[in-house]
Amino acid sequence: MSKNVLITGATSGIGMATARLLAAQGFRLILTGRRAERLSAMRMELEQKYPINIHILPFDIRNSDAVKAAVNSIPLEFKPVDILINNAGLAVGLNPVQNGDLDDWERMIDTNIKGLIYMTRQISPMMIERESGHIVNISSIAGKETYPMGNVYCATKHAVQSLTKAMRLEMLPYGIKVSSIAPGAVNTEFSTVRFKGDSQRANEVYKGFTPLMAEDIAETILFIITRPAHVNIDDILIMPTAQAYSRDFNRTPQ
Ligand code: NDP
Ligand code: 8X3
Repeated sequence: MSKNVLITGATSGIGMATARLLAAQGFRLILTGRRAERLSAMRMELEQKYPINIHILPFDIRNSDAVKAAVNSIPLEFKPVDILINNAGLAVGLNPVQNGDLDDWERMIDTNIKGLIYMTRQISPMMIERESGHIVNISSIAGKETYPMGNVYCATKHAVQSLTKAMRLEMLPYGIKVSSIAPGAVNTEFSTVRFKGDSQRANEVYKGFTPLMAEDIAETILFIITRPAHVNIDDILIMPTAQAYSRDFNRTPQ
């Protein structure tokens, strides 16, 4: 029986690459994100290519009522959710705390922390009922180290690390797996979002070295969710070879 996997933030980057890889492996997928037209295009692409069914749920993860309604609307054939991949997230802005934009901070906290716990709150009871399931949280190197001007983004990803540990402890009696992955720089839409559409500034982030690709993280997710029942991968830190610390890169001079 193929498993049901719900991926948040499947309209781009890591979530999209994971959807493609898991579709090729025959998982039944529930894909979420705000951009409905991208979700429809993904469903069409993947259902044409592979003998699988995809369910799409466009909603804003910051809205707890929308999260609840979306989860309640999942059709029976896609239930129970066996694996939840809490991937949706973003950085907005790069400023010292004294110049920070309050709206940017709210967006990061509401998406990266509150969105992740809203989803987990709705999905985990289904797992507890069956004493089976797996929650995979996408953290970051920013969840393990803090860099100047990354203040609130780093704090949200430290929260993801802490929530992962809490979930691991709380799910332990039910045999539910909990994992986190902390990537270094991955070339996705992440920096374009952080710099509010300034693609030139976003491209600078990845200049002079080879960053991770979304597919590298998708492969890591596939590895984590296909371990035998007795194996839980608690936490993986995965970096580009040319990045050793948040801000330490081996860049070729341009
Ligand atoms: P992308 O910007 O390419 O993808 C982000 C995804 O999150 C999109 O699908 C977006 O969908 C979704 N998302 C954002 N806000 C919301 C929202 N309010 N409601 C629903 N979905 C939302 O970035 P990445 O793929 O790089 O990011 C994925 C995760 O990886 C994030 O948690 C990020 O913090 C983390 N990460 C990224 C790294 C990197 O260098 N790229 C490194 C380490 C961690 P939509 O806009 O359609 O709503
Ligand atoms: C994204 C990587 O280093 O920009 O989480 O915070 S970093």
